[in-house]
Amino acid sequence: MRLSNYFLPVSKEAPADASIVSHQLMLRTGMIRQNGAGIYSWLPLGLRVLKRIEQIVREEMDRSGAIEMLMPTLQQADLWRESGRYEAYGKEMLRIKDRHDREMLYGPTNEELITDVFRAYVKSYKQLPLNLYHQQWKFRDEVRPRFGVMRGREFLMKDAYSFDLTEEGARAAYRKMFCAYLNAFDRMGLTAIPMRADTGPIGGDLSHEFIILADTGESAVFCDRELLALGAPGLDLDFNSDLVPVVEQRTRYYAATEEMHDAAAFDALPDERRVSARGIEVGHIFYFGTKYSAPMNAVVQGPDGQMVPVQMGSYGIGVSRLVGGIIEASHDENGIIWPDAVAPFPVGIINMRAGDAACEEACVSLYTQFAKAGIEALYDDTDDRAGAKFARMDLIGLPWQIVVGPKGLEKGVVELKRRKTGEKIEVSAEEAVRRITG
Ligand code: 5CA
Repeated sequence: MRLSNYFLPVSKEAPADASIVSHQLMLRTGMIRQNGAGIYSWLPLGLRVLKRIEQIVREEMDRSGAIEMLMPTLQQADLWRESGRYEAYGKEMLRIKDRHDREMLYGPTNEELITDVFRAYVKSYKQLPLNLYHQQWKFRDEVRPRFGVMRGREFLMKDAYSFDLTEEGARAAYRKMFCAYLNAFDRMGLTAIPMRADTGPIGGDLSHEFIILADTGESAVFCDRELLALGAPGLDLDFNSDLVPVVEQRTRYYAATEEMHDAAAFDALPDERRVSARGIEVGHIFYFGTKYSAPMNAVVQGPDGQMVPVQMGSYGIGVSRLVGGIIEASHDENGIIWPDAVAPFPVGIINMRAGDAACEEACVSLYTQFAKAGIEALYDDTDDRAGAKFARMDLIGLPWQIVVGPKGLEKGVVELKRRKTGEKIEVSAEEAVRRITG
């Protein structure tokens, strides 16, 4: 992409009402534009990151055996009356009437809708286990939308729903999601800590939140330092194997959000192991058994011929929240530092003398070599001042920068910079391509 052809409305100053760094940086880099409280347009740079996160989530859901589909944003109120949540959900739910005066709502979550899909088609335990997911916009009329995309009213969520005949089966499905979540967050360059959690309006008796640590996190969190060092199960995990030990290894340490905090248990840990910090919830998983299937009559025939309500769990990831969460976890005073896996472009090419034939030729050659390797570079071909180009490239945080100038070209070199470390080296153009693609 040539910057002169792109739409990248960066600005020097962040609006005064953006109080946290991810919100400021997303506005300054032209990733999002606010439309109303908690409602944003995703501009081209922001959309690229959102899509990359979505793709990682998709790959890890698929690897775990979940199956992608897509449900609508607008739902019929009647389904929610069946589960009893239409009244219970309160003001967070945006209620709408269509031209026939039928009551509808913009989905804040999809347990009812998926249960309706399930009961229409699945009648026998032989069709189980099943885990269906989608990535779809949600609307929650939050009392206090704030921190940009971190607490929006309209936001993108991945939500998965598991169906099993038995409680044991449902707990196994829960463990698969638990592991898939750790792998997905790890791929995004994040350390996510699973913490026992309250189930709130979703319901059920088993629930974990996945929290990333950041000073600006909305909730206080407490955990054992040893848990932080454990890491994700890894992409070679066999999801058909017994995952009990993998989950147990990560749930036996102290880890709790404010609501679930047990000060006495935490204080019993040795000083050096006590981590008291703030965190951002990027995922939340629930096992709730028959909470929806029983009232909605989603029943399946078991091997003994008996019809029983199906055992369910639901599993959410805040896809749009993650964009802000990753910036909170990875930035410096000059701007964003994208982890390679989610960067909007892997590399930026800066032409120090736009209009100079040799510089233009060298940049285009680099650009083409990247394209051949399946990498789309962002080529700054504008005639802005050098300082402005450097500052902008640092601000948008692409993992690699290549600076092409006439002096270097005379020596046969370009400057390669790693955004994360600030390290700069002079290498041949071929070597720069090799390091980035290799
Ligand atoms: N039905 C369940 C799981 S599918 C559910 O809705 N869970 S949830 O309420 O915990 O939401 C799942 C994830 O969505 C949260 O962990 C959070 O990362 C994200 N999320 C929730 N509310 C918002 C919001 N207002 N803005 C941005 N992300 C949000």
